[in-house]
Amino acid sequence: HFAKVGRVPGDPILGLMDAFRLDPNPAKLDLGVGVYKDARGLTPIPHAVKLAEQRLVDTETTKTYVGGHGDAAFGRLLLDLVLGIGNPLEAAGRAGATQTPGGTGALRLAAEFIAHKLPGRGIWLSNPTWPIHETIFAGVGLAVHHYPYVDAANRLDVEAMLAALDQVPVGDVVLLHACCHNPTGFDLGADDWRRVLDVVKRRELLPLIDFAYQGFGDGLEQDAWAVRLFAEALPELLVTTSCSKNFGLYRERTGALIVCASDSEKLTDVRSQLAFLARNLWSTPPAHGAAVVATILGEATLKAQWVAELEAMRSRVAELRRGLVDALQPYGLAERFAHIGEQRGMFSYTGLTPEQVARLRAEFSVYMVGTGRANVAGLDFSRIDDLAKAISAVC
Ligand code: PLP
Ligand code: TYF
Repeated sequence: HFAKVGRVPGDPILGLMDAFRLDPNPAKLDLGVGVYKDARGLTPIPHAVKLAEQRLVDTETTKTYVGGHGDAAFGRLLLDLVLGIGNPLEAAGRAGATQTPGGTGALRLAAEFIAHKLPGRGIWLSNPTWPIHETIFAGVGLAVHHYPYVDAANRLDVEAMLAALDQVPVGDVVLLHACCHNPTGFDLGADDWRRVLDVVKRRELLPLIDFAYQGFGDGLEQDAWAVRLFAEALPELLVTTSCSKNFGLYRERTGALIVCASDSEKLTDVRSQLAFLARNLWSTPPAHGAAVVATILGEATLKAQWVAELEAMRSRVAELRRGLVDALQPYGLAERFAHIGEQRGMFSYTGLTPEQVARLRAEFSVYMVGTGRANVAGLDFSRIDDLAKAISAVC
């Protein structure tokens, strides 16, 4: 039966984790996989999460299945977090959240919904985007297309993006990164977002906004600005959210697909389809991570603690960005790498070539993705000068 089954390579980003682990150099530096790290190089569990987990251990009474849309309290609180407390969509019954195994599960569910229920629509991804976007949408049989995002000089190219979107067939789906674009770190400004919204309206496109890093860009509320702009301006919208990074819940697989529909009846139609599709994928979602999030967001003290912890993570990465640009100054490279200070979130498209990335790894045990993507969160203030020196050596 299996004679003709070949082998595919593993995920190159996750593969970097293994290569890093095996590297005996004590001065090694992991700027590969996109997880937050603290000053000790650890990916911490937030205190708010630990407290919520303790509370759950003490109070949880059952492990029976949750419903197809997951934990209802989680869904409501997540809608508040993403769309804003008191937003008119929730009040009108026009928005709902379906709990999924992580942001990846939300993307997969959205992909299934588009493939099965919106036949004939293509999907448009930024070039470049998170590699898993490519395989998820291709994997359900959708036609995957690309719109330009960065130019050859490694700058955000909004004009090229808008020109391409203006040619997209009416009704197609366009995937946008809400903030902290993966892999580039280049985010759209407010005017850019308004212009994208104009094209979306003109071409009657369906936006699917991937929101995996709320709180890592400019702040929890600020990062949701574009999602809320689109949710208020459009009758229909898909948003995939993840609690992996901002709650530090990576392996608990916690996320949601948020749907905004034109009215509550239509929302109920769409949600019935999502529950059906999810049933064939994972039946019902895992409970623990969502229960943790609901516990935190549902209680003012815990929420305040989490907000503070998230803000500490966010500002640490922002300071690391500025620190790296400053440290490149003595090498005459501050201007060339000024974009590192302007990008948002964990990732930076550094502009380093695959050859330079390979040299950084071979000569300095600095690990980053071959495209020149660095996870700035993997850096530490004590290592900034080492990294600047290594970069200058390969430039
Ligand atoms: N979308 C983007 C852009 C991501 O970078 C990630 C990953 O980490 C995800 C979605 C999925 O996140 P999760 O780990 O919650 O599945
Ligand atoms: O881009 C990253 O590094 C993160 C983490 O298959 C990740 O989004 C990478 C690859 C993968 C799952 C998560």
